[in-house]
Amino acid sequence: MGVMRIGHISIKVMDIAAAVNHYENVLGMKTTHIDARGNVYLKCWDEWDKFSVILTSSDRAGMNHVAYKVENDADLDVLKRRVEEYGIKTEILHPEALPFIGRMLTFNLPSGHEMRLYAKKECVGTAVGTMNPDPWPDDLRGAGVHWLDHCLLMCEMNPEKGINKVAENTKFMMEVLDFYLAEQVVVGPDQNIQAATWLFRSSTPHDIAFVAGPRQGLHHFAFFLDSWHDVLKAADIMAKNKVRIDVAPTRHGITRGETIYFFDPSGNRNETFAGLGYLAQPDRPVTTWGEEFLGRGIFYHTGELNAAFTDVYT
Ligand code: M3P
Ligand code: FE
Repeated sequence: MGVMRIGHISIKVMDIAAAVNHYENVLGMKTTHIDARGNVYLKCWDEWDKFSVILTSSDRAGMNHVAYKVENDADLDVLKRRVEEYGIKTEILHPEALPFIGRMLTFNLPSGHEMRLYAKKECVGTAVGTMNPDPWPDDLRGAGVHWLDHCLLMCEMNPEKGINKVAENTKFMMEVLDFYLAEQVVVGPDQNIQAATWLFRSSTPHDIAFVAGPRQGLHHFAFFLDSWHDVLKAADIMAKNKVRIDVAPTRHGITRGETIYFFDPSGNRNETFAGLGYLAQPDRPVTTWGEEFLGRGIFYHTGELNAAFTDVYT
């Protein structure tokens, strides 16, 4: 019952052909559909549903919406009522709103980001199938990412004005969508202001994260890789393709993930993320990072944050 995992992210790109080249040849996704408006739908080899990324043409980068898959169609009615009782307006989008997908419940998070929930999407199977499968397919391209893993949304925080959308989103996700808190960064003299949170519904350390910033936006969306070696190889592929790398391979203290950050040709930040870190469970005690350990939490080795990483987002 309820949300299972991240299902897809719809993003804006300025040059569709350049974006398709990036998501296909650098990340290793495959185009599964192009709609009448020219929007491109792609999936990763280890995903079974029809798409996990939608590219739409725009004059700027950024996110249109992020969608999470719920287990049963009836969950949409239950969650619609709960979201509305919480005081947030919702709408049910009919199946024609996006191809290959059933009805979607749409609403804005307290931060203003559009979130959608859906129960049905056409299942096309993974690239290795379900009968005596090989561990990976023969025609892997680029980094060969397994699946869309999580997204990190930047949320407005302005303590002078009493605005903290990280805390508001976190409360909403936990109380209404039954997400669990894995980790948090707390700041302020009493170390009680949530400046960043990592939440899950699956058994991985996060399916969504929120970080405080001056305005709302998309910080990054991440794709899963098996191992540290795959992360290193992904960086080689990025170098070969002259992809703009933001942060070269390193480890997060928070979630223990092994990571690279880089940009698609429009400037949307991507991450390749390896290591399941730990088994996230509802009863796992929440990990808390104090303000002075923020750098270590984000980049465990250097312990240093750089402004380009925290201040640049779409
Ligand atoms: C991650 C992660 C920021 C922290 C990022 C952490 C943007 O991306 O996957 O744990 O401060
Ligand atoms: Fe991440």
